[in-house]
Amino acid sequence: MSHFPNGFLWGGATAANQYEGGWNEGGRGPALTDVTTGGTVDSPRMVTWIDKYGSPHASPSHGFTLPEGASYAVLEDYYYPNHKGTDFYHHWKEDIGLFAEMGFKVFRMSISWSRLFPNGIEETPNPEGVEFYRNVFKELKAHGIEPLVTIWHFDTPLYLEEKMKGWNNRDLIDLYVRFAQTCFEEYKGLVKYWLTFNEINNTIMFLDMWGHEADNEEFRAAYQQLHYQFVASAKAVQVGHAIDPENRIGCMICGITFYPATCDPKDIMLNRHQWEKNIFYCGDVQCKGEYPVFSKRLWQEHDVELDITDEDRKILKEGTVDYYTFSYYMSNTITTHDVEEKAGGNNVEGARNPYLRYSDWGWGFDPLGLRYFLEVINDRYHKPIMIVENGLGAYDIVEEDGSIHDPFRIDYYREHIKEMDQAIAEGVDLIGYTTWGCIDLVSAGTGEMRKRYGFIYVDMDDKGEGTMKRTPKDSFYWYKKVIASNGNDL
Ligand code: BGP
Repeated sequence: MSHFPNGFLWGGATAANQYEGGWNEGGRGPALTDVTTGGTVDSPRMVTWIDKYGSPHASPSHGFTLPEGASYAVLEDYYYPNHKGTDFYHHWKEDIGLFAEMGFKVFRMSISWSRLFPNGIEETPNPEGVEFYRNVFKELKAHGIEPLVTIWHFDTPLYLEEKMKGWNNRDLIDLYVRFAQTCFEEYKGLVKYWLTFNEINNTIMFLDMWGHEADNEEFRAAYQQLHYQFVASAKAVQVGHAIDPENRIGCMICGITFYPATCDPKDIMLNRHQWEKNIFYCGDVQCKGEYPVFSKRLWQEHDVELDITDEDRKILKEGTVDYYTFSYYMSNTITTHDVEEKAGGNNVEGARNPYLRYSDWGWGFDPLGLRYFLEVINDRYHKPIMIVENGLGAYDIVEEDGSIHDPFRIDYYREHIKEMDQAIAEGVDLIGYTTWGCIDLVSAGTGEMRKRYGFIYVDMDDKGEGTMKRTPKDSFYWYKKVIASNGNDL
C-alpha cells in the first residue's frame, strides 16, 4: 500500500510565459518573456539575442533585463516561441478536458501580469484578461480540479523592465501587490492555492552559471532585487489572507539537492554554503519571516548594503507563507577541485556524478535526491510541502500511426513517486505533486519545443510551426492509473 494520504493533490504544472500564447490578443501587453528566454547563454535564442544586443545582465525576471535600446518593435524580426506558447489561450477547454480525463485533482498555471495590467502601471485591470482567467478557473472547478496559481512566473510586463528597470526599482513592490490583490479579489472563491514568485532563488543561483564570474555589482543588484521581491511576496500574503482567510499562499523555490564531490572538508563546507545561499536564503525569509544569520556572510562577500527599512522587516515577519513548494529536476555535485567533466543544467553547473544517469540536456536523474530534499525541508520549516515541478525534458518520436511511446518518462516519474511515497512514510508532510509541463510547452531554458515534458504531445516544432494538435502519449494513460490508484499502481 502506498502512503499517499486521501485527498493528495495529484496534477500537472504549466506557466503562462511558456504555454498560454495569445500574446497580442485580448488587450494583453508585452512581457519580458515574450522577447527573451531565461536559461543558458548558449541556448539558440540567447545566441540570437546576444548577437544583436550584447550580453544580458542579471535580473530576477528569469535572468535577463532588456538591454538599453532594444524595444519590442524590433524584436518582431525574430521568432520568439514564448509569444505563442502552445496556445492554451485558444485550447483551454480542450486541454482542461484532457487534464480531467487523467484525473487531475490540481492544475498549476500562472496569470500573465501583462494580460491583466498591459504595462503594469494601470489603475484598473484589463477586463478581457480578467474574464479569460475566470472562465479557465470555472472550467477547472466544473471538472473538480483545484487551480494552483503562480502570480509571477518570470513575466514582468515589458514596460516595467524598459522604463522602470524592473525589480531594481522599489516601486515594483506596490505595482506587484496591486496585481496580486486584483487576482485575490477577482478569483475569490475560485482559487485557493497561490504561489507568489516562481523559483525566486534563481536570481542568486543564476549568477553562478553562464560561464562568467559575476562581479560584485551584479551580486549587489541581485540581492537587492530579491529583497524587493521578498517584501512584495510578504505583502501579497497579507493582502491575500485579508481578502479570503481560506487562501493558502506559498513560496516556490528552485530545488536542487547539492552534494560534495569529495570528502575534502573544503568541499563539505562549500556544499553547506551552497545550500545556504541557493536554497535556504530565500526559504528562510519566506517561511520564517527574517533573514538567516548566514546572510551577513553572504552580503559581506559582495559588499552588499541592502536597502532595507524597519517597515520592510515588519512586513517580512507578518507575511510568512502557508506552505513550501519547490521544483525538482536534478541534484548537483560540487567541488573546490578541478573537474574533468562538467554536468550541464538550467541553473548551475557542477561536476558529473558517476552514480547518476543524465538526460539529453545533461540533467542528472536522481530520485533519491528528491527524497533528500523533502526531508531537509520538512525538518527545517515544519510546513506542508508541495512539489510543483518535476519532470524529464526529452525528445519524443511520433510513430507512423500517430502514437507516442515514452517509457523513459514513465520510468522517471515512477522512480520519483516511489521516493515521495517513502518520504511521506517517514513523516514528510507532502500534500501535492504537479509534474512540469504536463502538456508540451516551450522550454524556459532553451526556447525549444523539442525538449518535451508532457503527457500530452503538441504538434509544434522549434520554429513554432505545426497544427497544435494534442495527442496523449503512453505516459498519459500511465499517470491516469497512478492518480486513480492514489499512487499504488506505478
Ligand atoms: C524551471 C521553470 C519552468 C520550466 C522548468 C524546466 O526552471 O520554473 O518554467 O521551464 O524549469 O526547464 P526547461 O524549460 O529549461 O527545461
